[in-house]
Amino acid sequence: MAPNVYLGLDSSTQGLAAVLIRVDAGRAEVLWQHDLEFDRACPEFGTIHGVLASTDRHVKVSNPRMWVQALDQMLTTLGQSGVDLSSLRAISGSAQQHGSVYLDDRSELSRPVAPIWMDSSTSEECAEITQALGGSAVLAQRTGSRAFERFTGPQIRKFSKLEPAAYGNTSRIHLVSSYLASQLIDGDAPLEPGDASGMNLMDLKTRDWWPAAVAATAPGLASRLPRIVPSHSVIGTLAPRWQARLSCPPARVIAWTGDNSSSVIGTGLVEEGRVAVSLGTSDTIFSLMHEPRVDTGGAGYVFGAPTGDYMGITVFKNGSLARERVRDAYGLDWDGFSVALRSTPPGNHGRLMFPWFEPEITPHVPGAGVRRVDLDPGDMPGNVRAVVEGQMMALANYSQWMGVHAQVIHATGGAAINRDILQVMADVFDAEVAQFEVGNAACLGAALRAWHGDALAAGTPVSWADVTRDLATPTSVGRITPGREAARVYAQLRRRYAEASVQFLRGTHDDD
Ligand code: ADP
Ligand code: XUL
Repeated sequence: MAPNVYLGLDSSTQGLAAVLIRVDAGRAEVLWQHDLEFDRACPEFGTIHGVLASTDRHVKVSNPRMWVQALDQMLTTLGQSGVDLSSLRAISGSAQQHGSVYLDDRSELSRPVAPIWMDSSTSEECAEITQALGGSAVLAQRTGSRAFERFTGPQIRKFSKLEPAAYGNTSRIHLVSSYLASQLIDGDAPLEPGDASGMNLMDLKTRDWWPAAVAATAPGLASRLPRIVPSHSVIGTLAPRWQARLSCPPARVIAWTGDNSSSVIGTGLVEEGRVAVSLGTSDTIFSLMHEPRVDTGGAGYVFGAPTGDYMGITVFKNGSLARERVRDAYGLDWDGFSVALRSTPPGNHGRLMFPWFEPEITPHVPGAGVRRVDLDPGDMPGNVRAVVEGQMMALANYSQWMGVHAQVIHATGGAAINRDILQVMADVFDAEVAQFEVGNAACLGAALRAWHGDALAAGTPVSWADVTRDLATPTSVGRITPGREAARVYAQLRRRYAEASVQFLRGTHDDD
């Protein structure tokens, strides 16, 4: 059989990434990769880290036109790369979750901006939806998650209340993923359960809209929502204008999903018992579940997974950008950051940081503000270690509900190339940490899903184990192992961190 080529795209908070893979006799290899950053590639939109400036720090929006322009640039770059695309069989993609794009009946934007996952301005709408549906526990059981400010349902409700005329003029509401997939097919792309489960609108079991939630969210919403199809679905073929741009055949387009569910494939979590941590703009920890187990504590939630299973996930907003805030406060680069980390001992002599530079998702911290314990803001190395330790301890503490004690953590996301950060992860979790050859798991997952969906549609299905074997298996060389003494230190410190966190949230712990 001739080799096949598959393209994966990932539209994240800060940029657009692409990875092209070639599959020959069941073996996969990377042919081409490219990244572009929105701020630099599309400066006319004036974003900072992919987000538009706002006077209200709870409001975080971006410009859908910028995402489309970046897609256009990426496909131009690919078309001019000299790579032979004559055997491009399929394309899929992933995108930052929860963000919503509002279109009128001519598919023009009926709202110039799209609220994104960093937005935390819908507390009122979350309360209203929760009350209408019988409480948080009911919502979590039914949709996989209690109401969260950034989830699409509360965001739609806020828009319908504050801008009823523009909402009235809206005939389709897309997620970022389905909006960009629509561009590829020049049509109206459906959703799939992985991304649709981040809306507080989908019934996790039926994988279709939950009519009560749809009714409780906004008037006339049902007709504005796309269909939900299985993740592996072929949703159309690449539009002729893109075929001309890429000099390629009418490739299949497989449904796009959310970046976290795509990362399930890109980190090879195709069996239960494996755990991945993504250190991207958000820090996330997730694992595959055959049956949905909802976190009654509310820190974590359940999304659909592309395999047809479920994924448990806990999300932190103060991820890479918090690490950058600390790095920049002391004029460091990443090497200097690493030197500072290595110069301080595990446990940091008890100095703690709660890095809530922005309102935090986990735990729920509505008002931003960094909290420190026994830590002088002028202490550069102490703060560097404290931000990383604080993040890793929070990842470990707030993922206990998943009940998975993995021996190897699959690490991905931009910061996963930093082995000094991963050493803290290994010590805190008391587990080995493994990296991947392809650092962007969401993007790789998209290319692998394109392969899987294409093979299925062609009547020659491949198993997820085969799809993930070559590129989404963590490297065995250079694994980071936990230090015995360090792990002992963190086992205690994690309890202290949890207690101090509760005190800060109750307002019973004073800032230093
Ligand atoms: P996204 O979630 O938006 O896809 P990425 O996974 O691409 O983001 O991660 C981007 C982040 O990676 C940057 O904001 C940066 O802070 C971080 N990063 C890049 N290189 C390093 C490094 N050497 N050490 C730590 N963090 C890094
Ligand atoms: C997931 C979430 C983030 C975004 C980042 O619930 O809010 O991880 O998907 O792109």
